[in-house]
Amino acid sequence: MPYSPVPARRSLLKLLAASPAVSALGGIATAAPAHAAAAGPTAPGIVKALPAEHFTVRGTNAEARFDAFADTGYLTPADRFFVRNHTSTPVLDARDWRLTLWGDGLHGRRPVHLTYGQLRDLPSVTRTALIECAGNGRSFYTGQQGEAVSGTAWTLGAVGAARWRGVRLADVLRRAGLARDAVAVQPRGLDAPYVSGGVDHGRVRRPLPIAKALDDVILAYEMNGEPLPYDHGHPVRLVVPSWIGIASVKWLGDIEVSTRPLASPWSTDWYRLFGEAHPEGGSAPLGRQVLKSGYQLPSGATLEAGRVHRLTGRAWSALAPVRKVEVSTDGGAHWRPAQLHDAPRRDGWVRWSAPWRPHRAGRVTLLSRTTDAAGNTQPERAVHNTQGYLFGAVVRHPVTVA
Ligand SMILES: Nc1nc2c(c(=O)[nH]1)N[C@H]1C(S)=C(S)[C@@H](COP(=O)(O)O)O[C@H]1N2
Ligand SMILES: [Mo]
Repeated sequence: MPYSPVPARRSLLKLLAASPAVSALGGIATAAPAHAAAAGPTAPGIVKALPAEHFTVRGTNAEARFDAFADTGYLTPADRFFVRNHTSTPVLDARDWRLTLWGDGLHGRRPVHLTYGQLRDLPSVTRTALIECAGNGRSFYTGQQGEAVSGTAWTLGAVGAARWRGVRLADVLRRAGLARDAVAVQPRGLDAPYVSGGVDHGRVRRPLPIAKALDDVILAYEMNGEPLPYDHGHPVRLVVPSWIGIASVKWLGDIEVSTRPLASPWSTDWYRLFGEAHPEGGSAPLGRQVLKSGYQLPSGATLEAGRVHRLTGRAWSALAPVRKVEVSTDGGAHWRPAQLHDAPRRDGWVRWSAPWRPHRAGRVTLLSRTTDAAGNTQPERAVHNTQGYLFGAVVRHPVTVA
């Protein structure tokens, strides 16, 4: 176990009072308050330390500082990885954990249980994948396009890359007796029910079509070679490569398997596109993420005139491997290719760099633009949607040359 926090009695009582079902499920010690000894800001319900040089706290969430990724390698260390919590991190003990699979999409139609030990005994796979919130970049709808959106005002730091180890969901489903006519699964978390605007929406859950479930989804118990940290889903989370972050349910408790399509507020009310440019009643539930890029430089950074700077950044696409990255150091008038430092691959990002020698003092806007192997390019504007999802447009990065 990465930490051994002392259960806070008050939050334990509060949690039990709020959700009587929790004690029956077992294994929930407490929704721990933020790390007591941590220096710097804390977020309610996040266990790990959130030093200001690495995180910006946004409500119950913590955004990683994208500019500070400059000193990370390809993988995002767990202590630098963004946290998106609908409620708060439950501190679960792997020894008490078990997964329940249930629903009419299983042969026996009787629930099947799997302990942590049994999961660990199944063949494992290891793969690198990004997890990125559907709302990553949301603040640019307002900041660049002047459009109103609801939700957490992320800049570009609601994304990270990690090496996940676990068991293929396909293996677990087949072992549980997947019926031929199953069409959907719905994983659900063990964190407290999500209450918003006085409405109890139940525990975080979202349907996944069977084709994706059987493709590349894993039940992960390791992140970058260590047991999953509490905030990232300890002891077991789903990792759904290339899909929006909400699909990767943390603190996995049960999976419904169904012969009929499933729904939850996370597929009907949220994580769809609503607004003028979209169908009445919203788009289909979102699946894949889009493409993005950004500079590993603070917004408004000051750069010295007359010398060569090595501008660095990252670029990624959930649609296909990155093919090229272009940069502009004059507000978009001229573009030139950046150098790529990683082999482009699906479900990953590439680090890039471009030298720049600014001549005159003044304010300049830096831009970067990803093009992927399927021919997708970051547009100048993203199509507005009321909840600000999937911002894929070129981000304008202001700097000052002095
Ligand atoms: N059980 C549960 N799973 C969850 C969430 C949550 O609040 N509860 N948040 C989701 C969202 S919106 C995102 S973007 C990712 C974030 O994963 P991370 O916190 O490990 O970065 O987890 C997803 N899985
Ligand atoms: Mo998210």
